[in-house]
Amino acid sequence: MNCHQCPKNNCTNQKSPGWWKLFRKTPRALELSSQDAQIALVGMPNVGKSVLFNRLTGIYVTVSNYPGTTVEVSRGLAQIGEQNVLVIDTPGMYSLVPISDEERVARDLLLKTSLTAVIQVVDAKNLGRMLPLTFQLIEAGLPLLLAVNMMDEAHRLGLKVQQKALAVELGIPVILTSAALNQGIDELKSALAKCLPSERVAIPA
Ligand SMILES: Nc1nc2c(ncn2[C@@H]2O[C@H](COP(=O)(O)OP(=O)(O)OP(=O)(O)O)[C@@H](O)[C@H]2O)c(=O)[nH]1
Ligand SMILES: [Mg+2]
Repeated sequence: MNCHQCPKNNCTNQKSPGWWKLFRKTPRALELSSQDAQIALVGMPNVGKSVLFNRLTGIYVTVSNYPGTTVEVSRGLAQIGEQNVLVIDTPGMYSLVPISDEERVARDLLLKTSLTAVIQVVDAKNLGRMLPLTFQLIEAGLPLLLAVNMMDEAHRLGLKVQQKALAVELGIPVILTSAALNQGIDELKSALAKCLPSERVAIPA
């Protein structure tokens, strides 16, 4: 007797665990309703944007070339509070004034997309080198949150980040993360939830 659980129906293993069932479900399409918020992850190369992107989005991800370029951009859905949010993982950039194709794509994505929030990911070990881009993003009027990532490595080097003081000085939310260790992700989601339209508290005039 053949196993009826496999795709070609020719498996003779009667004890087949039915693994094919795992793949039968069509993955949910990456659908975004017009009311859904979009957010972007930006920052210098190698700071952990893509690791953070994976932590936020899970498996519903598409990768495509940015129109007219060979630069790949990943998009995925995240559940933030009660809402679906489209998350865009941008290529590494040093400045809003682009030199490379990657930087041009990142800049265009930031300035030509309607974004509810922008998360700048920085390396906690090199804050001083990363903050000039933070100032540019703030000056560009982007709704910025700062994810100070690689806190595990910073701790190992005996470095401390004064989260509250940094948030006050910059005037934006600052969240400490170690994306590779899945730390600080819930705090980041909570901070994001406060930026989403329905989570905003209406202040009476
Ligand atoms: N120790 C540590 N390593 C991390 C952390 N986050 C990311 N990394 C590592 O840093 C490296 C770069 O991570 P990526 O997510 O690819 O960085 P990126 O910002 O997307 O880089 P580009 O796409 O080149 O701009 C990888 O080896 C990650 O595993 C973290 O919180 N702690
Ligand atoms: Mg990346």
